[in-house]
Amino acid sequence: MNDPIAVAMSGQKPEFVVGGTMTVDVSVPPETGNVVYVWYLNGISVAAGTSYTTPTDLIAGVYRIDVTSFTPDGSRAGSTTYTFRVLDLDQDSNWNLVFEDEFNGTSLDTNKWTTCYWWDRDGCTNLGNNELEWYQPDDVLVCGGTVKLRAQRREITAWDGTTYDYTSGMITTGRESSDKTLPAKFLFQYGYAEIRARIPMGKGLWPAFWLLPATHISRPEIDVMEILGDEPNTVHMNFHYLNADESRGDSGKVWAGTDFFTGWHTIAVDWQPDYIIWYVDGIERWRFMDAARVPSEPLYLIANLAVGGDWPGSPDASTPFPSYFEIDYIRVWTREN
Ligand SMILES: [Ca+2]
Repeated sequence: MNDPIAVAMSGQKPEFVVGGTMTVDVSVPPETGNVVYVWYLNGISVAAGTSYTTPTDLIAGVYRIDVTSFTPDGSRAGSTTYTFRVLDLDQDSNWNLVFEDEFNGTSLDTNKWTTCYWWDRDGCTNLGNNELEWYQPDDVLVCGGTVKLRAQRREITAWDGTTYDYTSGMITTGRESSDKTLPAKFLFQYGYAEIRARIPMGKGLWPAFWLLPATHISRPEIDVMEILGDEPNTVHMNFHYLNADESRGDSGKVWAGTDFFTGWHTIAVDWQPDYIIWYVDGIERWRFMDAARVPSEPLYLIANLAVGGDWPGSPDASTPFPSYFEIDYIRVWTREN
């Protein structure tokens, strides 16, 4: 009769980034039914019930949730505890900021970025997706603390004579030439890559932030975010890889729940040797845990505003032009241990 009631937790995360939250549920054996749970955070009572969501304004630090259960007559019946960390990557000495662009100048920093895929210069597209834009350097605008990737309805003839109906902007840290002896402008292997951005709305617009390998091979590809302009509340998180036998594998998750058009949002991946975790506004939304398939080679950054293509379909009469994929910053941290 005096045996403590076993309290079990679920939903814990070992750590998350400032602004994120964690919801923990507790349960007790069914036969002990009518039990009250009291939650403590950092030793301070914060709530009672079977579920608790941490506040979004937790500052960086180490926290502990203690859960205590009481029987209906008020006696202490069981307890459990969980420790977790809230990370501020700027403040945490285990993380080093290895790349950042706050876009504070009046022109693109060409030490960090180029405005085309490596296979073309002065203009490019991604024919693999049958996209409709021809990327142009003059559609990459830096002012007011942000970079704007601008999509326009503008007819242009590419160097090979092909005519495109749209131009748009992209930035990448990949090599700036098809000359494979040239290095990429920035590569990293494992780390936390984050973009703060707001996206345009409209059919056929396809803003993306993604990672590609330093080799000229198209995989592995980590898609931190892809959003279709006619579904501005939905972010697509994808990972495309090659299996050991060279066959292709694709994994992904769709998350809907916030309006990426009207406000600023941060979207990030934490890419580590054993996993990739996707964060939206600091909250984990997906994780890929197949360690054998997690990339173990250097990747570079791409942010672009594609127009049309097999997936989004073509713009229609309601699609506004020009449209802008506006980026406040792109940052990459690597973890020391
Ligand atoms: Ca900025």
